[in-house]
Amino acid sequence: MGEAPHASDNVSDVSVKLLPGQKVAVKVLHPSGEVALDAELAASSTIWQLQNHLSKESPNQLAFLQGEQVLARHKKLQDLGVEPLCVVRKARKLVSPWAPPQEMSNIMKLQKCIILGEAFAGKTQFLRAICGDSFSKDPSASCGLDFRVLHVEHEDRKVKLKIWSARGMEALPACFRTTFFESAEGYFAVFSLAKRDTFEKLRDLVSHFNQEVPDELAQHCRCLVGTHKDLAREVREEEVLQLAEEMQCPYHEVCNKSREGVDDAWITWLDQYFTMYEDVGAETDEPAYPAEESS
Ligand SMILES: Nc1nc2c(ncn2[C@@H]2O[C@H](COP(=O)(O)OP(=O)(O)OP(=O)(O)O)[C@@H](O)[C@H]2O)c(=O)[nH]1
Ligand SMILES: [Mg+2]
Repeated sequence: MGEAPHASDNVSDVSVKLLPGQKVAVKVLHPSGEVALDAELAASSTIWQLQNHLSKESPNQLAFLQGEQVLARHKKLQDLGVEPLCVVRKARKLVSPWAPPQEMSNIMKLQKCIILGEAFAGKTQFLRAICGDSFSKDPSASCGLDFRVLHVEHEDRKVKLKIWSARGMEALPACFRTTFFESAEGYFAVFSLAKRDTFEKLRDLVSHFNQEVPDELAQHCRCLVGTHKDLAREVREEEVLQLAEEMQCPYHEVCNKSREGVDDAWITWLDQYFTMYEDVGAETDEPAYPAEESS
């Protein structure tokens, strides 16, 4: 199937008809009457797969509604019932990189985002891809922690984010384990789609984060990321969607090598960050910490 056009900013109507042979006919119409999608899909396809058909770059930006209810992403098309269905594109914040003078950067309060994941999950390359650095095939393990500092701007709010890549806690010196997570604002939960054990251990890492960071905002400012999208999968989509549903958080599949999906995952996280931490980075926000060494 070719690249489907994007759903418009407005509400688009969706019709789903069951066909013989375990198929469904799906038609998505923009308010203008333009056809966004007209396809026959397997009846067992999920809402998430439909979101991907409509927008490969930003499937999480779409939500399917039946009445007032947002449909779960793992819901199968064959189970939708007869209620009318529509799709909306969620509004997203405009966030851009920002380069402050050094002296200003020095007095800005650091915000902390942690990239959680097992060894070889693709954390370091994801961090590099977020920062626009080139991909490295080098499989050398990070010794515990890597970090980068980025400045970003949304409307009149400017923040300085320190993004840490951290693997299993056993890799961290004991004295670091608690202080490391302290005052984190949120996290990415990263696993490799091509390495099953990185997915299986993710729940433990997330519960560890929740133990160490009792702040509810930080626990909910998160994004689930599956790397190595370009390689053969060892993790089924249904399993990931179930975890995303359990965690109640957005999910993105990325290829760090080509950067496919990386901006989308990063913007999704920033979108949550700027929504949850309403006042951080506003002009009136007093810097709370003095300068800190940054990369
Ligand atoms: N093909 C492909 N290779 C990737 C991708 N992401 C990372 N890699 C490779 O996978 C290996 C592990 O990636 P890293 O980013 O170093 O993994 P990590 O999670 O930082 O690993 P530790 O530092 O050991 O905890 C490296 O050889 C990367 O080059 C991807 O999306 N696609
Ligand atoms: Mg690493």
